Amino acid sequence: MSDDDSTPTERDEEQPKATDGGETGESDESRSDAESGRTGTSRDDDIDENSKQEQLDDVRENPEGEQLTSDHGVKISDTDNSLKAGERGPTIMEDFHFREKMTQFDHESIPERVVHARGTGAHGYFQPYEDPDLGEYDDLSELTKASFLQDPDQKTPVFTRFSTVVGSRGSADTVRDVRGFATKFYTEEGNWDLVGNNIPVFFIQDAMEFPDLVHAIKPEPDDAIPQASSAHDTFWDFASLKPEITHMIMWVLSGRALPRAYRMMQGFGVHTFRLVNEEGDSKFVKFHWTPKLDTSQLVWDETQKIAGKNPDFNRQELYDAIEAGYAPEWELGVQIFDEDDAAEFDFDVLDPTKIVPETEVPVRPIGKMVLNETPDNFFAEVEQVAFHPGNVVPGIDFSNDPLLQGRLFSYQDTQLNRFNSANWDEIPINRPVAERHNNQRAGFMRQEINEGKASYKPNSIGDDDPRETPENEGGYEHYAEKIEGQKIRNRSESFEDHFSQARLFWNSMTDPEKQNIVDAARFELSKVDRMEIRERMVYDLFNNVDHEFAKRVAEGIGVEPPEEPGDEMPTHDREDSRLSIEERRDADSIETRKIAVLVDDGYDSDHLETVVSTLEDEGARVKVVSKMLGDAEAENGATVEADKSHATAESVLFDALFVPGGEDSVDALLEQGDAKHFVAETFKHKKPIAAAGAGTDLLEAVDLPDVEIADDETVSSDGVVTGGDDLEEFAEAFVDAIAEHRHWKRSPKEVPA
Ligand code: HDD
Repeated sequence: MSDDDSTPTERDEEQPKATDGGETGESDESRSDAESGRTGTSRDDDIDENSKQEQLDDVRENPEGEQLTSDHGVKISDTDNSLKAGERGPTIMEDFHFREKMTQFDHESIPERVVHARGTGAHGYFQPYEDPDLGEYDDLSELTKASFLQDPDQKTPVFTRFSTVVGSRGSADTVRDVRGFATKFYTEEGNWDLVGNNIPVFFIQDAMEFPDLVHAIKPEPDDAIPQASSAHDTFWDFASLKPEITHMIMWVLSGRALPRAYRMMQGFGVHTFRLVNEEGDSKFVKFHWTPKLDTSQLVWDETQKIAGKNPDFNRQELYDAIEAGYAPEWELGVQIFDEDDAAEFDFDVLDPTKIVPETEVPVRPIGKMVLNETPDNFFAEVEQVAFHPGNVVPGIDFSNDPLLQGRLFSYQDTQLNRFNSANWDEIPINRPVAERHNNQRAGFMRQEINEGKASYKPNSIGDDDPRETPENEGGYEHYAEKIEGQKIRNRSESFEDHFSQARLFWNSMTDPEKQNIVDAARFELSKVDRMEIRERMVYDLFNNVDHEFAKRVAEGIGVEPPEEPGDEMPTHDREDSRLSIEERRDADSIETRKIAVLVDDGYDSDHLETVVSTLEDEGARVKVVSKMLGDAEAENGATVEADKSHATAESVLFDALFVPGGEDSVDALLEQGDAKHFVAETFKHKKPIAAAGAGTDLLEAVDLPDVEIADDETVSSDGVVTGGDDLEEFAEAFVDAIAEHRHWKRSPKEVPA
């Protein structure tokens, strides 16, 4: 309703982009760095949340009030007409402006990422907590020497990119897919890239299989169909022949693969990493990002419709939220365990298809990340940001997970392909804030001007600078793990159990979540032409997770349901409620949820004002939707301006719906198919609906199954709130219904929408 789209409940401190370096935007620090020929911040200088932005200020360009020039600074008099031999004659080669403009254009595109091509990103900071509860450890220094994790007053700048995996750069956001969650920490000891996903396990166990996985899931090679979808023969062919994929498949068929927003999903480092302290002692660690807003999902029918209505749904909503002052926040948590603990688990911690269940090792929050700054330029920042799991800082190290080990090669290699140069780290968004000096001085597009004659070591000409740093003074030292073994191309026997955790995941789902997984499997496999692939999925994989599950899938895809459980089906009935989106919900905030209000002339302004102000006080964002843009007039002569008309507002773009009373308004809505469809679809997607007074007539007209409707006292029936005599009470009940997000008990199959 408000012009700025929102009423932020809490604004983070302003993040000034311009520094006090005058019109050039140069800070004193960057000037002195420039003078000394250095880029970055020396380790003696403090890094704070603004350090990266200040560094970027050096390369920002602002055309405001400026004259058009060539790339080489020559002012241009005409950029519309090429230079010709006579008014109607051919274009002349000497037209340097035409040549430059066209060449730049012809070379604008760079290769898209081979996976994770579609994404968006934002700047922010990371800050360790004052007194994290680390269980048996007193503070983080006992676990790691990473300096950015030590001081709760220090904010380290970060840039995070979220992505889908399979689709190309222009594909839709809301497809069924894993989401990438990659964060670059610009620490004072160099960049640390935590390149994770929103699902804590992976499809395969060895990086060697990655090209096969990606070839199978990408569009098929002959016709390049389908885009951004796993629902086709080649993917399920591969999956059905790789039982280790089963656990990941369970997650991908669940709501985890349909996040409501990037701001509302967890992130995971996936692999086991190591933390190493000053003494050189190491513990294993799993990294977890937990969103401050609940983890929430969309529903499948909704995601497909959004993909058409607004393919930029997730990208736009992250951008809008930050611009409106709602800086999204995540907690960084760690699961800490040592070699002895690892030996006790019934799985191998080096196997990336396994989680360390939170029932075994709790997640201990150690700090928070806040994303509070949108990029200025998508290409320069989001497209050119380049992550590499091999970017670690002292105190963080790798494990021998064979998937991680392979990634340590692949990311450097892929950046060479994307940027055509080993100097991709010099691109501003990738450049560390920490100072850097070495003897790499050449290559395509070298930016730095390194002074001095000696670009080798050892040297006497330059006093042997730049010097190596001993480990105890901050030099990176790899953890001295003792390794013995034969050279062998094999898979460890400890990686062989593919079904126990897949079953744990299935057991941990609520009934509606189980139904969603069954429906998703039916959808995906119904798109598979080859019967033998469908059969293998049911008999070889699903029937080894849970017999009932396998039968339910089989029934929907023309496969004969298995009579017995699979030979390898584990019999355990372990559960972990943290794996279920619904079970882990805190359900008390409606902050940033988008609510549509359907009105026409003659609406009840008391209803509208009371409900809207309650919702906005709780941090929700409200949009008035009417048949056309312009003002709607209330019974009492008040007016409200429609933010959206039915031409652009669809129920799938909102989290909940409110229909105020007012006889004339509701009579008009009853004439509008769009309004009735809005109600039916909101119901079908299990979202909260509220209708006050005569507004309930619109609900009655849609004939919602198994819903109790009242037009006097407030009644809340599976997320459908009706009544309105006591408006305050009514509005509060609606807030509670929105906080639950989706009302899974509904059975909306008979609602046509
Ligand atoms: Fe990867 C990109 C996450 C396995 C090879 N990966 C990429 C991105 C994310 C992940 C978030 C996008 C980064 C960005 O926003 O620019 N990848 C993962 C996770 C994995 C994983 C969590 C398993 C735990 N990846 C993986 C393997 C390999 C790769 C096993 C190859 C051996 N990934 C790549 C890549 C990409 C990439 C081809 C494409 C673009 C890029 O690296 O920068 O190198």
